[in-house]
Amino acid sequence: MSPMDNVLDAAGLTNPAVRDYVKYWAELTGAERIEVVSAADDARLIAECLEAGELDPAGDGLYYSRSYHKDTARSEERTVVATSTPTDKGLYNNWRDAAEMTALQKENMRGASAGKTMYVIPYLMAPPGNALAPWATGVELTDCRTVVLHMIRMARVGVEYVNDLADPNQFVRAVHVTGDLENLGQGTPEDSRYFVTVADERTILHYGSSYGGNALLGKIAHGLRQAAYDGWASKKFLAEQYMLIGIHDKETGKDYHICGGFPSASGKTNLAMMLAPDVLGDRYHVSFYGDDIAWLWVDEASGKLYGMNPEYGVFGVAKDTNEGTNPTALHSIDEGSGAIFTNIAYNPTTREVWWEGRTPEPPADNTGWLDWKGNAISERTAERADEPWAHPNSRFTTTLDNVPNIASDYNAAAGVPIDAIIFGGRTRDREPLIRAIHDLAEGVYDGLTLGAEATAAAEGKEGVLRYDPMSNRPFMAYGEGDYAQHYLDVVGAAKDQPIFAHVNWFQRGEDGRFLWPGYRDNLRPLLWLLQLKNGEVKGRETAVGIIPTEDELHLDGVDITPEDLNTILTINVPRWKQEMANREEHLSQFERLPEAIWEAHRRVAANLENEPEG
Ligand code: GTP
Ligand code: SPV
Ligand code: MN
Repeated sequence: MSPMDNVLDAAGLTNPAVRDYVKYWAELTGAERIEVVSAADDARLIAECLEAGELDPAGDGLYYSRSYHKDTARSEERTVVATSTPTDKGLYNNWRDAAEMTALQKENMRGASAGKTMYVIPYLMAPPGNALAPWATGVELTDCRTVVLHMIRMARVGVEYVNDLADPNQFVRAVHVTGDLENLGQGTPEDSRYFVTVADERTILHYGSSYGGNALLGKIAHGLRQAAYDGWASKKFLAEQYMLIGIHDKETGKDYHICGGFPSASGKTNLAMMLAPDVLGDRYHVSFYGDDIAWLWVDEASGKLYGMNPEYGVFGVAKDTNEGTNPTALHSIDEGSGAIFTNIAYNPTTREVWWEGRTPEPPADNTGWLDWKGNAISERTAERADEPWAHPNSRFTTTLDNVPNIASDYNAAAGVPIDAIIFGGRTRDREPLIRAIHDLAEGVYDGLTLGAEATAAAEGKEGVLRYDPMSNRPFMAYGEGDYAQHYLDVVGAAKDQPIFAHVNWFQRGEDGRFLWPGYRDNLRPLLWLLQLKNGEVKGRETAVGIIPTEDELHLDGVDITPEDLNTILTINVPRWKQEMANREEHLSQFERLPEAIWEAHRRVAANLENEPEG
């Protein structure tokens, strides 16, 4: 018996295929020892991290961490999906050859964990017993202890999820090696990081980061990229960057479920944690199922479209989270929750934390406060005085059980039936508050043309969107045309089609202010959508979908001027016509785009030609 066998035996890890996998990578990465992790190890690992200075205390049962300053977000340019089939190449999946990338990553990882512990994290990206659980099982290997703590919060973790698999080999092999963060050339021509999903081998090889989706491999790499590929290869399901909520109508007793995709940092977490506006709170309750990923499939028994959140926690954007915008999020990180903050501002003396938008002004007395890089605020030079205290992508990590509006049945194997699918981006003009879409093909067409305005940071012509198909641009695993067909097939097979809609909380006035108050008030257009589906309201037909009339929206207590309201409920036909030309160019880049999508495009274009301008 090798020492490694002893560790695996002691942990009760019996799956022989998992044991072989662990041994292979422990040998290759040169890790000094291995440790098998279960959720029950959390308290001990927290204590070890505090002792080692990898975490700092941030109040009772709250923790603070800081990542390397060049390692603060997913790296899209270093992320690739590799397979052995060149036709899997799409516009956005950065396709590469599987054998070539595997060889390269093995060289990067060889010996790179020397002297470190390799943690073995068996996990499940699904509620236990779910129909898609066979595709949800994985084992992450990581040489970073704080990654383990994040995985315990974000996924269901323990040997029980891999020991008794019907096929002992059906688990995703997910290897994470941090690398020498100070010598990886991040963002330079010498960049040596690579984040690779070898999709047709169900193997994930991430090297060169310990942050977020680069390192928590259950979440983005498995939950989105690998699962999207598996869903297509098996023809069984979709894996989408969607939030998933329930809306309970206390008056009628009915429950509705809405899922939908907004690009990263565009409001999914906030929507999922939404409290009903005060005036509607007596009647409606919103419950949280998921805020970042949903897997969708047709339930065999009922024939209906179902969805579930494969995750077990929230990795939420900190910026602008406060009592007004999102009290639910703040309570999900209350003392005792075990939440971990990353890259916000921290005061080691008082153990307080702060981020931009937490309060209107930063703490008045900056004594003891350190910014996200660990530099004292009080010692900032005049020219650096305006830099944010927290990194714009700083986040909090907390488990679903801590979320105050968590759905009572979030852990149920069945998942929930889907009534509506919404898409939304950050668009400062053109896109109204909400427009309902007529059918599936137009819904898929709308998702494929989803985008957000090019910001100062992003390349691109002014007025041309940075397209983000279905909010999956960074998570595309195969070609967009094949993806569109697969989406049409999966959702098209369902009885009771969901209603599609496009929403926009981010329209701005000339002075840059948001026209719609957003956050809690976002429930109002969603209620309208459900009423439209039920035939209780009619809305107003436009060239690009059905828009609510002012009196159909419940607007009691909404802080908005009549002019602004009119703007967000009007279609700007000339702007839309401009956009149609951009869309045509965008869509023509996709190979094998289904004819149904082109037909939808031509239908919308013809409608716009027939619409009076203004
Ligand atoms: P990822 O986790 O990156 O996928 O992002 P997400 O889509 O879950 O984004 P999140 O809900 O965390 O929101 C990102 C930012 O948008 C935060 O700073 C929010 O405060 C802001 N935001 C969310 N909803 C609204 C809204 O309705 N109106 C306005 N103005 N801002 C919003
Ligand atoms: C996103 O970037 O869309 C996220 C955060 O949800 S990460 O897990 O880092 O991908
Ligand atoms: Mn996301």
